[in-house]
Amino acid sequence: MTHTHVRRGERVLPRFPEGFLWGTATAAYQIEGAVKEDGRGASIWDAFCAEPGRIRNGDTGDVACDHYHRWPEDVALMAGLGVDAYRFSVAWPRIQPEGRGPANAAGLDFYDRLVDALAERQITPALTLYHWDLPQALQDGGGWLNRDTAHRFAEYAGLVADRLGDRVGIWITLNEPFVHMSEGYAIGTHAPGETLLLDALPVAHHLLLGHGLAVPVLRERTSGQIAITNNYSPVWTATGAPADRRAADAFDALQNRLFTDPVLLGRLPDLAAFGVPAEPDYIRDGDLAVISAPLDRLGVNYYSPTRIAAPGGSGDAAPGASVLSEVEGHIQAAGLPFADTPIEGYPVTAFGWPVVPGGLHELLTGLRGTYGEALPPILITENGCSARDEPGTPDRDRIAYLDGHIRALHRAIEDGVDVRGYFIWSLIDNFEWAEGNDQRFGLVHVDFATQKRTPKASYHWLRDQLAARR
Ligand code: IFM
Repeated sequence: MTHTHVRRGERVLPRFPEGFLWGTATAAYQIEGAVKEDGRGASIWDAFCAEPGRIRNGDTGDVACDHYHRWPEDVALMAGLGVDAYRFSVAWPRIQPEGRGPANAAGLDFYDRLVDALAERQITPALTLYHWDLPQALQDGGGWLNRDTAHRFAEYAGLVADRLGDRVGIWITLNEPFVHMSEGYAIGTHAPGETLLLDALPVAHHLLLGHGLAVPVLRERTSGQIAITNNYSPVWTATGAPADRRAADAFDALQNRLFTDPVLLGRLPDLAAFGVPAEPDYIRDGDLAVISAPLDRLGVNYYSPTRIAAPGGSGDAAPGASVLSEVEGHIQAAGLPFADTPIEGYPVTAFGWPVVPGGLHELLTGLRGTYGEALPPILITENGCSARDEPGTPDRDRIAYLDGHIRALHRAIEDGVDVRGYFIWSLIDNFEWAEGNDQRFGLVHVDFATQKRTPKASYHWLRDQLAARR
């Protein structure tokens, strides 16, 4: 087929390597709803949303996009889009309502049906085991502060792989453990709402240990590819001043390296700026060998860069507009060795995040430079933007965002970075955690009152671009 599918005035995207996967992404708590059906247990997000003042407008994931009942319509939307793959997550409390013990068959049945429906449409399932919805029963025992949760996670991974290992092509253990640790346990803007500041760091280790323990369990039960997904942000220094550079290095270690060096290099990054010793007592002999089990893919989520200064140091440390700005007060309270500063001169998303497509190229070439041969092939497991979308109003900003980032990704591949797929966040508007239903990331608009799905202009744009490749 030729490029005639792409509408007049739209630029055709460059050609990607044969076999490159185009996909969309979602997560269980953000879309499924049905929180009390078929034996699902309570998760930390059910409890968190029930606390007054936690979520904008008092929204919850109780119904979300009602995907638990409307999944056939959502699979049809994916098929209409022409994607090769779909990244979704399994809700742990559907499989083990109490976080331990035998599988709840009805919970597995839901994902079994979904996976079969995807296969019928030639859509490769990319399954994330943990996208933040810990069974509340495990939280009652300390959650990820408790080392035992890592063992529970590996047990849960085995139950899912026993049922779906023959049909799921891509297995992602954890989604964005940095966000889960920092927002969930350090500053409390996400579930479980703990405000432990730097005392949350054992959570990072236990999440990584859970990942590492799950890898051989998955290897035994599936021939699919195994990955972890981290969120990365290229770090820009506010000025070239040494204090700002040191601050940027500290931030880079925390956000970009804490969850990657142990996995790919088998060691911790230098966290001395945070007062963390080289061998913290919560890391036991042999843990890093478990955590660094070889992977088939690295999942990379990218939204925007971060501009860092020394706290109060460079005279340019006003709170920024990045993902960190909302937590600036907490950062100062924690006495962290960096300050987030504004990135100016770029458009911003509805969230206020700067739109910097070149940051994706910078990130990918930077990962290759840092990890070299230790870097597995990459999947971009999330990229996308929120916008104030109304049905019938073309979401030109999202099209521009995606077009720019896909071109930056293409340049990175041309420059030698091995990237095998790109998943857009998100297929449908959904429950955006503390922001409730307010931030719309979907290619498809969802009217949360009626559950009506309306494809946006970006959906049609992507469909036409994908059709033009064939
Ligand atoms: O919605 C989230 C997703 O759950 C994890 N990555 C970032 C997205 C947008 O904030």
